[in-house]
Amino acid sequence: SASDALKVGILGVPFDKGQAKKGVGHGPAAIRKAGLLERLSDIEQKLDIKDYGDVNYEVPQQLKDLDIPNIKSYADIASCNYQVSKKVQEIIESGRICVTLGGDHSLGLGTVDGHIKAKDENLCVLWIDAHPDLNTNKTSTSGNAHGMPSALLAKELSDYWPYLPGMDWQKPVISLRNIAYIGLRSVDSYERLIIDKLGINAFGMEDIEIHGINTIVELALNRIDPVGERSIHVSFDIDSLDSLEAPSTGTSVRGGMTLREGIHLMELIYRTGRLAALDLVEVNPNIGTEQDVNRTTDAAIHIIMAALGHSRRGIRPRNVNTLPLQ
Ligand code: HAR
Ligand code: MN
Ligand code: MN
Ligand code: MN
Repeated sequence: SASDALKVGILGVPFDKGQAKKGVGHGPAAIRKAGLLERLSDIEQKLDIKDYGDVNYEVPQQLKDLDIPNIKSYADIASCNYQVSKKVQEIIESGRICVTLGGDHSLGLGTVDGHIKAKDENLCVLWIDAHPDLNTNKTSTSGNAHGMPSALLAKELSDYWPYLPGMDWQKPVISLRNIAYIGLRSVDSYERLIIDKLGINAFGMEDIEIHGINTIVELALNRIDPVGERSIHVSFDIDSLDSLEAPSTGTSVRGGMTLREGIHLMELIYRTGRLAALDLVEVNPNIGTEQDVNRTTDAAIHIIMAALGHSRRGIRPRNVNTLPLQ
């Protein structure tokens, strides 16, 4: 019946200014064109889906011409994320799981912020990525904001940023204790320093190799949500997957997760019954051949289907809250 249906909101963020490559702004259109909504309507878990379309934004007059050292397109980053945050907050407050299609990963600032505001900080974040995105404008060697969102969100790093005009909405911030990284294999030297100094929950490919993805997800959830009561935010960078699984992305790194590992991870998250927001970012349909693009958008759709209750066994799930994790 309709009351069993899981409520979902889909939000596109065609934003590409957090990095230098053209095309990632077409990610939402490419994922939709690959049949996201049709394939979601087919899964065992019944869904009540509302498509919120794409976010648009304008840079307010007082932010135009504003430059912050070593953050490229700062005014666009601040302005777009403000709209993203407001939309995500609205979608979560309406009782829907917010699925945000990117766009580059700088939008993670807005999605996590919107989630924080909707849930009064009672949330935890799984950042699934080859990169921890923990640079500040002082440590980044690229000036690309998609390498900075977790550092912008982190309470523990707030003293390391200059005053950021146009970002006053971005408050409160989250403690790094409530964030876990999975899939890391490209970590800059200052990011490494922060991870070690602050004892951040960072699981790299080597940890997945040694313990297996099932154990790593359980470990991560135990660290960031020991009681199992928090609202869960998954920020899934498609480059967490291996280059062979997801070739059409801007900063691909070999030796990554298989799609099977990504799907299993999302199945475990679905079974907690506490997923409130999923970002699927960095799909760039301008990179690679048509086959590469199809493979990448297909991987993205598989990840989203698993997050929303698709069962590979074809079993209609029971009440998700009563399902054991193993
Ligand atoms: N760490 C590098 C930088 O700061 C690369 C950023 C990575 N790109 C992403 N984010 N796709 O995960 O520029
Ligand atoms: Mn274009
Ligand atoms: Mn990222
Ligand atoms: Mn990445």
